[in-house]
Amino acid sequence: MLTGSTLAAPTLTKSTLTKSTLTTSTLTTSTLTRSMLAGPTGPMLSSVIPAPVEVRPDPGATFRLGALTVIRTQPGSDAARSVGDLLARELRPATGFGLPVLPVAPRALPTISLMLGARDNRLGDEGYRLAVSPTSVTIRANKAAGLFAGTRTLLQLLPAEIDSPRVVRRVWTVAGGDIVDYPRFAYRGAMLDEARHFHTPREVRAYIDEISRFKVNYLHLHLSDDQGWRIQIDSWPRLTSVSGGAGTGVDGEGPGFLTKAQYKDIVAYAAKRYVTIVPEIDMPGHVNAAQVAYPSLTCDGVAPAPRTDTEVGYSSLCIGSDTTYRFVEDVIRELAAITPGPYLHIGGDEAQATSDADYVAFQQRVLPLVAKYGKTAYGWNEIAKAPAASTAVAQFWGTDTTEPDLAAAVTTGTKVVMSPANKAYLDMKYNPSTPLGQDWAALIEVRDAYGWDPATRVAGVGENAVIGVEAPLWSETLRDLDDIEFMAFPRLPAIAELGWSPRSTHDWDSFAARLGAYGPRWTQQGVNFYPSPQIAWS
Ligand code: TNX
Repeated sequence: MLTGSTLAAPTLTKSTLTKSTLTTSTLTTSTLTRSMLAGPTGPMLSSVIPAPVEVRPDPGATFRLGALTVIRTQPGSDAARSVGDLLARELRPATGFGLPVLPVAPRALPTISLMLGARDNRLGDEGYRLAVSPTSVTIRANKAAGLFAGTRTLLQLLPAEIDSPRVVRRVWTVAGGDIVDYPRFAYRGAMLDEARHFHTPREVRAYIDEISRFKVNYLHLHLSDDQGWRIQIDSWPRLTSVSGGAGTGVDGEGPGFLTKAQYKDIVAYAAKRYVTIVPEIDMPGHVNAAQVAYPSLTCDGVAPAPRTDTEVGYSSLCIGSDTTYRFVEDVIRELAAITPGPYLHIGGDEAQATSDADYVAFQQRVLPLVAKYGKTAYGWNEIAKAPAASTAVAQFWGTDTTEPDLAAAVTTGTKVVMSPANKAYLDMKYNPSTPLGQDWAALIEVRDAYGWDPATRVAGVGENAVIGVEAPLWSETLRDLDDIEFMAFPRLPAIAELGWSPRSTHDWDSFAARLGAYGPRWTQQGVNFYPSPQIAWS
């Protein structure tokens, strides 16, 4: 079994290891193999996904988590305390240890410390430093979000059995050394389609747990589409009583919608894991379910038939009608009131049943409405056609490397989240025989999902315009959490790494090795991941 110093590079001795010489990219040579990511007692410091900014192993400084270990959190900080409580709850089942969470710790006891006041402005709001010595693991950050990110790293540095729901008798070690880490992009998202098949609050919470392990910090919920409407709106109650009812899922599945109370619970649950919920109401297309509930939202006042097939591009709000804007404003107002996050997504994709002129006229009215209720407007990249999108975020979902409307909008201030459908769409099949998913954009194996750069993907949309990445998961073919997990894992960590890790760490061999070593964690967690043949799974 290899030790940390041999992993780093045969020529590097501990005394020559400095912050600048031993970055993750130093460690990620093509000679890195799966077995080199695990030491005799647990994972190496360099095994983390997403790859940290700097990793400095110290093979002599292994920490041992034991029955006497305590978790100390920054005195006076409720947020730090809550991160400590969450970590303790995650570590207790497998270890069986008490792991008390305290504001001060007796000096003699092995301690995991979560401390604010890192005094390192490179770290920003989400970065952290993690220092492992024989007697302590210390995570320091400027903000509690950084402490949380540090705990996600710490979980990956413990043996995979740490994710077992039952007590495991073994030695719990953390490899010695230091990590300095912070994100490349502020927005690292995942999206779940609640409209085509409804996913219950329990399933959404499970997905939040799973994605936040990879430092994903936004979950976009696609809450309405042609088939169904999945969020309670008090001023338009038939949206959910009719279009959230039985038979409104694809192929007649259902019923399902989130009450406001359930939505708020999800928002709060996500916030504890530093995940911000982004709600989406798709318009002016993808509105058949709204029109089934309220025929006054059509131009002729005639209710369309409910649709549970997977066609797109056939429905449109009536652009010239006052009722449309009363509806849109009510929905935006009610949704903004229960959404603490900065973004409100108004869809805007595939509006083939709306003329170009009508589309722009609609967005010129609706984009400012989002601002009126205190939120930043966010939409699929078609919104870039409207001048009012200069203060909005546009989500690129194309398959080309050019998108002239988007590139033009960027010059007026539009910011971009990158979700190229042929790279980042988690509902695309892995290969022709994948039992779930679609293939209209591409077949996407893990290596394809990993093999692109968010800041050079689309001409004229560079690093300054891109605020991050998102991995959407459309659920035409996905019914339950097993289906979601099978499509998301292992591709979601690939997208998460593109969003978090510095460009300089990007290395397929390294990622593949770290992913292979991660497999046993999903097995322990009961996550139904796709065992890609591109990866040598441990
Ligand atoms: C396109 S991508 C859509 C969705 C579908 C998805 C299926 C986008 C903005 N719109 O309506 O669910 O393809 O992959």
